[in-house]
Amino acid sequence: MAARKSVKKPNVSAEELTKHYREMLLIRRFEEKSGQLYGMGLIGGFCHLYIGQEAVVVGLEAAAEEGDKRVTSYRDHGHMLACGMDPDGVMAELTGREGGYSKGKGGSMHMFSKEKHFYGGHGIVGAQVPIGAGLAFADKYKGNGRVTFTYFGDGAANQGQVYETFNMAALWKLPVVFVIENNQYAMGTAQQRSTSSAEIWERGKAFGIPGEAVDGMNVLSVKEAGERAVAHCRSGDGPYILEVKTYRYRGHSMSDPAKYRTREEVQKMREERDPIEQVREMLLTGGHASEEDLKAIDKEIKEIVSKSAEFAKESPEPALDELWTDIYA
Ligand SMILES: Cc1ncc(C[n+]2csc(CCOP(=O)(O)OP(=O)(O)O)c2C)c(N)n1
Ligand SMILES: [Mg+2]
Repeated sequence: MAARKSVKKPNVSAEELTKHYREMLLIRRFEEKSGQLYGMGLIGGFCHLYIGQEAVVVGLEAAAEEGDKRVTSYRDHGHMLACGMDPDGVMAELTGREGGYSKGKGGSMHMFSKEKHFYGGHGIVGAQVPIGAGLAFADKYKGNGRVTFTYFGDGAANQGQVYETFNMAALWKLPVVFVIENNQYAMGTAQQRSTSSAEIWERGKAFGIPGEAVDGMNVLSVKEAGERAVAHCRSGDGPYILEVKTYRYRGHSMSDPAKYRTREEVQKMREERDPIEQVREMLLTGGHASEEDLKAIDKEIKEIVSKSAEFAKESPEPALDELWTDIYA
């Protein structure tokens, strides 16, 4: 067996590391399966995969408490799984079936769960940012101590509504964590071609909003930063910005061949920075788990994902009269 490169021993329990490993692996395998079902024609329309970015939501969910809220863009499957939504319901929505979270009428970008405080799933770039501030406004008004995680991309960070929201959130000291998931690309446009500042989080300074950049490929760094952000928001000091530096391995969506970057660039990231491999190494080198233990987890996750795919294939198409339900006009 090849010598394992030494990884700094982290100050976390085996239980916590294993939980992170399991949750990130669930997202990775779920997304791989979604890609397969898309290729088979069982999923149609837009489908944006989260592969490579798993440590962002898993780290931040580890910093969240029951009742905290989350809202994000169209790249949303990972967020749903990380906050505890049912993989069967998410996959069945992807295949447009009755058993899906939106009864098969919403698809990949339009799912919600009141129970898990997940407020979508938004296809309009940046639209979720003011919505996130609105959710935080409601919590501040009620005085319930809750925090809203508002996720958006590096591309969305160039939208005007983001800065209108920053202004109001700072002015009213809203308990909102703005999470910029900087995966380095907005569709086919690299960050340096579209964005004037290398450190996007620093834009918050203009509004008096503190923040920081975070290594988004390391789930423990994300969790630690998330805890700082949440503590700030819960103490009544207003919003906080986390610019989480991450990377998406797949194209922008299933229809993107990703010709704007080299295979080597993606390969290098996968080999040197992969978030799941990093935790795997920590578990093994720290003596927290054996190869057999990890194989058992892998098997368990594969079974959950296979079951969700079966459910998503077997669940019926929505009935025709469903066209007239859940409409607001
Ligand atoms: C208002 C608006 N403009 C343009 C688009 C088309 N569009 C969809 S995703 C996207 C790029 C967004 O990139 P980023 O915010 O970095 O998020 P990522 O896809 O990398 O997660 C664009 C321009 C859109 N959906 N909405
Ligand atoms: Mg991006």
